[in-house]
Amino acid sequence: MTERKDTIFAEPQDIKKFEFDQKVVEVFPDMIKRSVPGYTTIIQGIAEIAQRFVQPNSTIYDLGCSLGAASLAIRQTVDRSDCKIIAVDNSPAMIDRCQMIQSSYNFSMPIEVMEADINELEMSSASMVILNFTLQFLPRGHRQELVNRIYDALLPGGCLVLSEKITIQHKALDEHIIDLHHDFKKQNGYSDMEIAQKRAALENVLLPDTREKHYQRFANAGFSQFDSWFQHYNFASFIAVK
Ligand code: GEK
Repeated sequence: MTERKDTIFAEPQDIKKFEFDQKVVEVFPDMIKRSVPGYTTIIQGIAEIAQRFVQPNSTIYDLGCSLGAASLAIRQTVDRSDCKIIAVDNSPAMIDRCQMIQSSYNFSMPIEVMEADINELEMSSASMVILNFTLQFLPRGHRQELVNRIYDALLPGGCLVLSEKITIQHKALDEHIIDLHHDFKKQNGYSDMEIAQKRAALENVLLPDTREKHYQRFANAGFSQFDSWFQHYNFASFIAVK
């Protein structure tokens, strides 16, 4: 399938709160690759981590799966019919398209694509849980509880992979890194106006935390081993092992 170019914010407009609706679904693969430094590397890394961490007869959860890129990479890489992936998103438009994409591939690992709010999802027997740029969209007050429930659902030796846009604690350095990210978007063809309008639409929708805050949440939940395995500017991916 050819990827449609993201031009959602290309024209001046009244800025509304960003939503994962049909318009976004249509351009999502292009949007995420041109906006998130390291996205493709992270998806590939998640599949490699899965090769190491997926345990026999276990479940893998892809929470806030969007079109299921992480799930697809795992199914392509880990050849196990005794395990299953549960891919969850609360956007009906994302879930419809995700279902269509996933069912067009025939891999040995089965997948269940589910429309649900991850705050209310029951999880168990997990060897791997993925939050790839999803936690940042949850109200801050809900985040610890979700990480706690993930810890409880994980089998011993299982892991959580958490990718997030982060805030750098040192304010002046944070501003430099944010500028570098905007340069990255410009190099990928977004105009200053597109960048500014998208930023305004994401205000109070995408709420980044510091690395330190994420580490504190991992520790509060009970994880004793965690670190970052990837970072490009203010986009990082962490792994926490139970
Ligand atoms: C990828 N992981 O390509 N419950 C379920 N889904 C949610 C919730 C919620 N409470 N809140 C937000 N979402 C993907 C990319 S995108 C990241 C993830 C981005 C979903 C939301 O509908 C969207 O599909 C996804 O989280 C975030 O690997 O666009 O920056």
